[in-house]
Amino acid sequence: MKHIYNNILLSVSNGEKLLAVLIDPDKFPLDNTETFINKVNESIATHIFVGGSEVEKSQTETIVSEIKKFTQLPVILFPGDITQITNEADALLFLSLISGRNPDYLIGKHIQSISLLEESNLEVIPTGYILIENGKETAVQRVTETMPIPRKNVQLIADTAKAGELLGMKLIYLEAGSGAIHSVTTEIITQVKNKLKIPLIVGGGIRSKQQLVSAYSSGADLVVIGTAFEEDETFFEEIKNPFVLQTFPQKRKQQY
Ligand code: 1GP
Repeated sequence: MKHIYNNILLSVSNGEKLLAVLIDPDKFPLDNTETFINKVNESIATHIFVGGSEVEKSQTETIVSEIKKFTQLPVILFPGDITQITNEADALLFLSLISGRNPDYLIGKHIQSISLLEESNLEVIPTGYILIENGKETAVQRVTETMPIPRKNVQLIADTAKAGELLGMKLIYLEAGSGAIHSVTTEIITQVKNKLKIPLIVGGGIRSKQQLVSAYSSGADLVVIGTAFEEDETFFEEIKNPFVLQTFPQKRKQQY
């Protein structure tokens, strides 16, 4: 049964907030997997995302199978490229970079991935991916050769998100980029959330409890954090219950 997306919908309808820990195979030391994943298991995280803009072939598969040894949390691919597709994961965000105008990242790579996806058991979740300017050039911008939407152009960001929804996408991901100087503003999150009926993911540059709470309060259903955990694993402690529990009803950990 593929029910990761349905469980996200259920959480949203119950007002429960979700947190994904992002693991970039390019930066993650494989021999630290057990220790790191144990911390993820004990934290408020509900999902593990795996992916990056520049990852060597087969590195993703190795890391995902190692992660799966130590957790029951759903492992979702957040791929920068077709080479990051592996059947070891539970699901795949089928990302279309709708903020950009590079046909490869809007539809081209998707077509190339079909034979791989047809052979896999992955739950494929169509996701509108929107890159927002954050104060510096990001890896996504460099690799996809697209421009982010200026953070001041809230209307364009909200309209892009709505267009993604009307095209049939099941999630919208507002991305400031890994290690962003400025995370996605609360104004952007609020305006986008007001337009959408589908769940909203927000990530990039979130490094404090306060930023996490602000993103949730503004309407993010699922927040993605990578760099803050990579750089300092004590961040798991900082965001431990009961802080989120006091603020929001928290999704209990699900067995998939
Ligand atoms: C990047 O949104 C994710 O694609 C997470 O960003 O690494 O800055 O947390 P950070």
